[in-house]
Amino acid sequence: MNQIVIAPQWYGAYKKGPEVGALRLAELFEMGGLSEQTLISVPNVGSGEDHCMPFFDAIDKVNSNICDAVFSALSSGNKVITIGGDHAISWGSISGVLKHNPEVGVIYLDAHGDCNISERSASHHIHGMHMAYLMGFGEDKYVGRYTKNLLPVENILYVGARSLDPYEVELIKEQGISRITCDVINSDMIQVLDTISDFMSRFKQIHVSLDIDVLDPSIAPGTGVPEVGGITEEALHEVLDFILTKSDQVKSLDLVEYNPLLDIEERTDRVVQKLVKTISSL
Ligand SMILES: [Mn+2]
Repeated sequence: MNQIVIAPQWYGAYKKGPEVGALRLAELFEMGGLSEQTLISVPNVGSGEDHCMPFFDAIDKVNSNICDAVFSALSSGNKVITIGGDHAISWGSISGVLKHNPEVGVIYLDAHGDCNISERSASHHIHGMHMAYLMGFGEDKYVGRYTKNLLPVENILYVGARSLDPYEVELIKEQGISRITCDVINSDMIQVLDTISDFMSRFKQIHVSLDIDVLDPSIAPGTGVPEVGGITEEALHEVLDFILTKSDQVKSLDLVEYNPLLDIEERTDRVVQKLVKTISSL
């Protein structure tokens, strides 16, 4: 059975709209027959005093609850889809997965690395940081926040990342984290699927984290931090079909950063309708 965890949070993006996207996605999953849904309560707060980690207390509470919900779904033998909201909700979802099985492989489809740290981030938006803390980099306060099981750098495959901050470039290079670029995705799908297949063969369990900004903004403009040079919708579906149908390894998935307030002519809404259909078959 598939369980849906809905996290209508926008604090990590520092821009309203992802919470509207979360409820729209929940509605689409429900229309597709996935009605086993848990709504995570998101507190209504101001940004508080900590300008280096704005809204941290609210995000922390949300992630702690997401971690519990994902851990409990997986422990009951179910698959779980966590819907954002902004991508900071993956701090909670991936923590829940790691708590259940520390030997999971994470395929991270995103225009960004989301592995900056508070001290080095120019924007201080938390949706760009959680991967660093999950891996074990940055301040002790944030590392191992929801589970002591950290995500080994070799258990990550970035797909479509094309906009990286200086700290992220250093980290990915120094740690040798695997990455498939958009150029390769848009030109050599066989190589892409080979790389994904090799990566997946190393794990019994896979988590997929899908930020819709991995798509080119001409296809999916309704997202908070669009980056030109993204992948096509066909390429994304080819990759997802391969990952989801190749085996039964994928037990959990995040779908994040749909912002209907920024959409143009409902283009992104049509894209997410198709994605929900594909993902529902998980
Ligand atoms: Mn992103």
